[in-house]
Order: sequence, then structure tokens, then C-alpha cells
Amino acid sequence: IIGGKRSKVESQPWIAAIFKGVGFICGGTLIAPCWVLTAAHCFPGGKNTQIKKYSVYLGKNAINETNSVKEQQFVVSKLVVHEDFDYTTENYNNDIALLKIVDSNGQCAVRTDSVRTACLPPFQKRLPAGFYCEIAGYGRHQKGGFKYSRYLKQAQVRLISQNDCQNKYYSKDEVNKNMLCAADRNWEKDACQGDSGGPLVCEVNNTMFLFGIISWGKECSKKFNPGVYTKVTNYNNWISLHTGLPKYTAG
Ligand code: 4AZ
Repeated sequence: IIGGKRSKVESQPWIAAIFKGVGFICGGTLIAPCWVLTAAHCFPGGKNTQIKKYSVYLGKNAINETNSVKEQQFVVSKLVVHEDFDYTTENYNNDIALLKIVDSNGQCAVRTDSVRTACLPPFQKRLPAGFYCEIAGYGRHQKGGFKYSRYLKQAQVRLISQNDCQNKYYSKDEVNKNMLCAADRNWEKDACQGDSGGPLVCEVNNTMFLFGIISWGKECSKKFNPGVYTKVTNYNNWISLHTGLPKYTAG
């Protein structure tokens, strides 16, 4: 995350940190005790990914710090990458994947102050342009820097209209209806490399809903290049089909 502020995991308790071996690869969002939603492009092996190599942490304040009181650690028992995610193109259509998580005792996530789910918004629910939402992650924190932030960060961004994103900032070839765009008014706050798969959550009726999955963007915090997010409200049926969860969850 570029700009914004360091945050305690208690203010982003749905955030997941996904590792391959000892290496951090992506963010994710806890949407149910056994399910993390993330980006398909985090798994370049697609259906052939060896899930044994992956682990998921919840309740993590920093990537290279372990807090055994707050953290919960899981292995991946199932990976579902969207069947229409296209690895060959650069535009990341259908950039969505599900991880089923289980701990060494066969249990899923337990709700605590540092671990809780984000809700799924209703199918095709749209928020107006200019609406404030927040993004979070452990990714790059400096423009042009190559080092990932060790600490969890969050930033406020505003939703951009579909028309502006497809016609003013990007093109229709790059941004389609399965994507939404968000940026800071001054182009100072943005998601960046390493934040992929993580949450864009928006507060509606005092409830935090997951509207976007951090997906891509041309560079980071670059003028006229908003961050692009997978539009979660196009995938309620897909999520429900693969998890058995209801098509929207609140509370
Ligand atoms: C990335 O490489 C990435 N500024 C994620 C988000 C953005 C750019 C790059 C948006 O994972």
C-alpha cells in the first residue's frame, strides 16, 4: 500500500496473508470461517497448483513477525481458480480464486478481535462514484521501491465510475465490467505489488462489505492510472456454487 497508514490487524481483521513455502505471495480476505477469497493471478499454476506448498495466516500485523496469541495459521485444503481466468492476457479478467483453509486440528478460523470475516455484498450491488472505501495489504509501500512493507497498511480510496475507468483512464480492452476502479483524489494512495488478492472493503449500514479484490493497475499511485479491482458483486453465484455459502452475507 502506497500512502495511507500503518494499521493494526484489529482494524482489518479479515485480511489474510498467503505464503508459498516461506515466501509471502499475496493478500486475501476471509469471507467465511473456512474460506479466503483472493486473486487468481496469485496462482500461475492454475488448476495444477500444488496446494501443499501454501499456507494462510490470519491476524497478522507484520509479515516477518509472529504473534502466537493473535495469529491463526492454516494449510490450504482446496484451491478454486476461476475457470475463465485467462493467464495469457495481461488484463486479468475473472481474477478471482477461493482457498479453503484448515488448521492442524482440522478447524477453520475462530473469531477473535484480530480475526473476523468481511461480508459479501448482494449480487450486482453498486455503490456511487466517489464513495470512500479502504484497501489493505502487506505489499510495496514506496513508489518505485522494490521492498515490501513488513507491516500491514491501509488506505482510503474512492470509487471511480465505470465510464471514466473504461474511457478516460484505461480502455475498454483493459477494463471490463468484471472490474472496478478506485483511486485517491490526489493519486497518492494506492495498492501496489504484493497487495494483490487483498481487500477493498466499503462500509454500508455499519457493516464492512468486500466489494473488490486488489488485482492490477499500471504502476502504483500514478496520476490517471487508478487501481483495478475484481468486482466481487459479479461473482456471488460463483462463490456460492463453490463454497455452499449464501449469496450474500451480512452481520
Ligand atoms: C501488483 O502487481 C499490483 N496500483 C497490484 C495493484 C496495483 C498495481 C500492481 C494497483 O500486484
